Amino acid sequence: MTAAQPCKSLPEVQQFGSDPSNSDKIVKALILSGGVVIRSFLSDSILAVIEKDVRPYLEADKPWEGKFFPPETRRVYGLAGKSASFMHNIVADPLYQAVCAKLLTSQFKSYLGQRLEISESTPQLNNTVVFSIGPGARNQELHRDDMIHHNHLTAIGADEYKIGRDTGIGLFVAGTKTTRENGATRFIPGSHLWDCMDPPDEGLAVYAELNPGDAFIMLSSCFHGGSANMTRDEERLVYSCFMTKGFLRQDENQYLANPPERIREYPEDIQKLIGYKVSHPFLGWLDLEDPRKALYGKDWKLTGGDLYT
Ligand SMILES: O=C(O)CCC(=O)C(=O)O
Ligand SMILES: [Fe+2]
Repeated sequence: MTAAQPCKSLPEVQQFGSDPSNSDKIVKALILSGGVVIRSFLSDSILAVIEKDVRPYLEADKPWEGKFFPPETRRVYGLAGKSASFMHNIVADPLYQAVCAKLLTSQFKSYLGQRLEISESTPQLNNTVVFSIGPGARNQELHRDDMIHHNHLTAIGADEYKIGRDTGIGLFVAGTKTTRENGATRFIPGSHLWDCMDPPDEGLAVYAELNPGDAFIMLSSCFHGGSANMTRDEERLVYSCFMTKGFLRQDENQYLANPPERIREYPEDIQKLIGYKVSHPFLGWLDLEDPRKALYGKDWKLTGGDLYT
């Protein structure tokens, strides 16, 4: 990580290996700084498969006309329908999923008559995006991705952080070397602890400089953005996804973005991550059943039962 300028004491951005046993340490590090780097998250051979899957879509994409992205970016969305390797190796990565399970799982107690039901809602996919930033691109404005869920936050210290404060967790995997010069994602360490009415300060941003296959995990409440690509000929390629809480609306509409025939090809655990599951109690059912029913038609065996837990 390199800082934009020498600055106030920002919390350290810690680095870890990709072993799932690091999940507890990563959760602690995220609570302190909001972001961590994972070295050697994906191998070159897996990166090559994902790039082959998405390159035609990047080439077909057109410059963005609004303000949110510079026109030199190209993007691919709906990765569940486009790259099984992206889903298996990025979204479903055991370390990332363990971190999300710890920070985004919600439990809720509610009386049904005199019986206290305890319901658990597990995380689901929020979005999938590939970002290619070409030479000449300007800085994307610093922003917090949790704005989509109207996440009202007040300023706290890291020791006051309560699980549940964040509505999402992002994973950014470098497809090419990402540097300060070529547009690495920059973010403000510690900004997840700010009041949501505090504006960002570019002078506090640090750059997630990654080798191909390294990853950056970040809480959705951190100020961040894609950066200017000041090189003449380097593409900055990042594969990203976010997970969110199981009872919030997904950023990217997974049911419209991806053909059901492709979703049917995934194992049950990935179908559930994509959102084909009930968030307990009673959220997201189809005919009061598991929504995976929609993928299997006549072949679906009714699961029945109540949908509290
Ligand atoms: O391109 C990046 O590194 C980040 C993009 C981003 O934050 C966004 O589009 O919300
Ligand atoms: Fe963002």
